[in-house]
Amino acid sequence: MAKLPILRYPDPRLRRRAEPVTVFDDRLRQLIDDMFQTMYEAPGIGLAAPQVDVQLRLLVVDVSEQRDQPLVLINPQLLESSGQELNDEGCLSVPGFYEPVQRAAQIRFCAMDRNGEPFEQEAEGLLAVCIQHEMDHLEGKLFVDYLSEMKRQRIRKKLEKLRRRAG
Ligand code: QAP
Ligand code: CO
Repeated sequence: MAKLPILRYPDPRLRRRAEPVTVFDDRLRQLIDDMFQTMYEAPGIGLAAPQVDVQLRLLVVDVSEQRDQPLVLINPQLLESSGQELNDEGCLSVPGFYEPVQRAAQIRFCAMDRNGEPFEQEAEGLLAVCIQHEMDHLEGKLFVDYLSEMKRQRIRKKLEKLRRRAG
């Protein structure tokens, strides 16, 4: 297993639309394992492939307290969403910033597992929020896009400054 480098906002590579996964092989499963390790060590509750510079429709999440409920979604699709919820969100690609974002409270989605088997599932609460956030990454969309221009600018400027200092 390997910990992968995470792209940071405003890296333009985070803005590309990811491509469907078509090959389910050991290389894909290695990537999934590496993404889980990267997420757990961060620590985070969700990570999408574009964040580690892989333009595939693949994401991993684990919102459990014990960090023992890994969920991988490949080629996920939203089937239904209902309700509204305002939650503070963060992102491993936008370190140090948390802002409220409005999302559907309940979702139903389909996806494939690491062997290419399709499944359907419902989610609510933090899991629903996290899956919507990670699915946005597959479209090149970030949670900062839901904020005001002013807040987004402020976050971008601060991260650019930190980047310059880090060299
Ligand atoms: C997405 O984000 C999410 O700023 C997953 O310094 C987050 O795991 C969806 C993290 C919250 C819904 C609610 C963020 C780690 C982790 C940071 C994450 C940081 C260190 C973010
Ligand atoms: Co994110």
